[in-house]
Amino acid sequence: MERTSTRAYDTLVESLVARGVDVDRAEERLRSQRVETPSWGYGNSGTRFKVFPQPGVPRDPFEKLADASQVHSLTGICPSIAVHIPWDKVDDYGELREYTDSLGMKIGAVNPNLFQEEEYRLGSVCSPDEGVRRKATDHLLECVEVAGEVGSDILSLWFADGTNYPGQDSFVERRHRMLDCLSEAYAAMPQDMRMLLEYKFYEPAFYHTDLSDWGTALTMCQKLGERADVLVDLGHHAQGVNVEHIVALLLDEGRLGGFHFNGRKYGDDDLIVGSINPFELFLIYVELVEAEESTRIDYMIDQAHNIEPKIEAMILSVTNLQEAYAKALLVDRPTLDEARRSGDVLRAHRNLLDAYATDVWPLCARVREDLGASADPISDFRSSGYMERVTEERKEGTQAGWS
Ligand code: LRH
Ligand code: MN
Repeated sequence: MERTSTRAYDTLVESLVARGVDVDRAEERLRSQRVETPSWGYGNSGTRFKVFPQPGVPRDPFEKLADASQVHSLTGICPSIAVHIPWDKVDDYGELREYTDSLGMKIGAVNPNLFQEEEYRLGSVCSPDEGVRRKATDHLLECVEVAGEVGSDILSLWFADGTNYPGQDSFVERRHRMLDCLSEAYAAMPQDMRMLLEYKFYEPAFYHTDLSDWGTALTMCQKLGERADVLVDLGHHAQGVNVEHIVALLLDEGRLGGFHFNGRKYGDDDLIVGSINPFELFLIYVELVEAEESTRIDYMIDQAHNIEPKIEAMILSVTNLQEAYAKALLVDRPTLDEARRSGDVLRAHRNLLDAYATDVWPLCARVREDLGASADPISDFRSSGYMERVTEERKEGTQAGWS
């Protein structure tokens, strides 16, 4: 039976209704799902070993936006793109905003880059050198300006800052330096702007990282103010860490600001979200389904498509996120709560397994169609001829990448 067929959809809805699922409510929430794609996910990327250029890769932020609008038109839920400065620096941000508007898109999170300049060898906002901290803070202030010009209300911060050897620097002094710099940037943000702090347990620093885990990020946000929240990048945890528990905790603290979704098997692999551990992604959404109705959370993808076709990878990432959310919306909460209250361990566990085992593709396909997008986005993208066209158009010039 064709998975996108009406019959597949009707059969699924029949079984869901029999399970007491409010299908209309689930579809309504799926139609309002929003995922932001990263400009750098459309450009060349790689590892320290090799960056493999690909035909048709964008050469500038305008072409990255064009590719992002393809993903939005085919999935229906990605109207915004995150930018990284200076990778997406342009002479006229007003022109970039107009072009974005013309595509029916919006520029989302603005990401400063404080990890690619010589001066940042010993850190940026945590550097022992006051001049270097000044330079770093000025870049943050520049990005607050850029956000204003492109119509963004999110400043999304990740710091490579850390040390490589025991004794190299004072953990506490570095933390105080970071707070000083971030306080200046926080004060410069207009009232409607939010700051997201992204932690990472290691790399490129190999002894300690200043924002290494949810605790270091949360306590820094609490010192800065209520418009500073924690960003969870799925690839930024040590092996074995229970990420859905961290998500639940940050939600309970009311300080979960957003996600960088991706997949990983070992380190910060930045693979397609849901490609390695789809069950973990489902469990994260199980924690979100209840809380997100009362909290603003920015769902963003942060991936590096080193060997796979980039636009297709982004489309698959978005459909994986739609499926994880759809499965989480099918959890029979009253029965789960009852099983938990009565200590029925396996009844509670099997309750989640039942939702996870449901093939929700027909539901997601219908929701995409209802949004004017595609039931089967990857097949439609492949048959659209878009890649062939842009590969031809973008033959000249320099492809965009991380440098
Ligand atoms: C750091 C990170 C951060 C980005 C970069 C592209 O590993 O996750 O979010 O700035 O990747
Ligand atoms: Mn990230």
